[in-house]
Amino acid sequence: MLSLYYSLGPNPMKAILLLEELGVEYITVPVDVMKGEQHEPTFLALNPNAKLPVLVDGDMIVFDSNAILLYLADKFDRFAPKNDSKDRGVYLSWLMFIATGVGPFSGQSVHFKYYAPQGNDYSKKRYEFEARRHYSILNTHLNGKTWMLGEEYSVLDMALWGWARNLEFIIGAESRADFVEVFRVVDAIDARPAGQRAAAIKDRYTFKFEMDDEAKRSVFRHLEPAKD
Ligand SMILES: N[C@@H](CCC(=O)N[C@@H](CS)C(=O)NCC(=O)O)C(=O)O
Repeated sequence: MLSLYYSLGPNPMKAILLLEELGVEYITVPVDVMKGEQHEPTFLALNPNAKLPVLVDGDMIVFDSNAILLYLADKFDRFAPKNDSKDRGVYLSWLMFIATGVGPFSGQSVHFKYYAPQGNDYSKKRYEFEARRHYSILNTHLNGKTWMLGEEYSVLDMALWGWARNLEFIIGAESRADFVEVFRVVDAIDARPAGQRAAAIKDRYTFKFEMDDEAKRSVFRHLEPAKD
């Protein structure tokens, strides 16, 4: 049986969407990052990076959302071009673009926009600029295509969905007009039965949302000297 350790952040949501699209049975294990549960030794044994998601498949442990997408797509031989297909290079390139660009720049943009103390205009501008630049590249790529790979719905669209469904929060309300193609994909996935089941996972467990001192100590570890 597959087990997914999750929170409701963009990265776990990608994995939940793929599991729902695959229609396989899996157990969900909530890890409340606002309460610091990601730093528990039992969780660190699964992911020393103290972040969600983590997939456990028997004695196989896979952490990092894009590794999980690759692993599951390969295991079930679905939602990814085969190794010898010409689309494999396109698939790997865009998956890494989302993993190493879209995710980190979106995350930092959110941090400087909402959580960092005032007076970080340089950082705020840089990360928002880079986040926008990445979504613009995706928007241009999607123009004239149904999905990231053209006609084939794949793990790439799921990886994009995880972040882009939060674009109005990440960048602002204007993002819907600025990134029409990206939102077209988000809306199409939201309308799929698996997209709806994935979104409904928020009702399965009540996570803490308050950004109080405990939460800040748990997710912004630079604010006080690390104890580990
Ligand atoms: N590169 C990792 C990043 C994972 C990540 O940042 N996960 C967030 C949720 S979206 C998290 O667990 N944050 C808790 C923390 O930073 O303490 C991935 O793609 O899985």
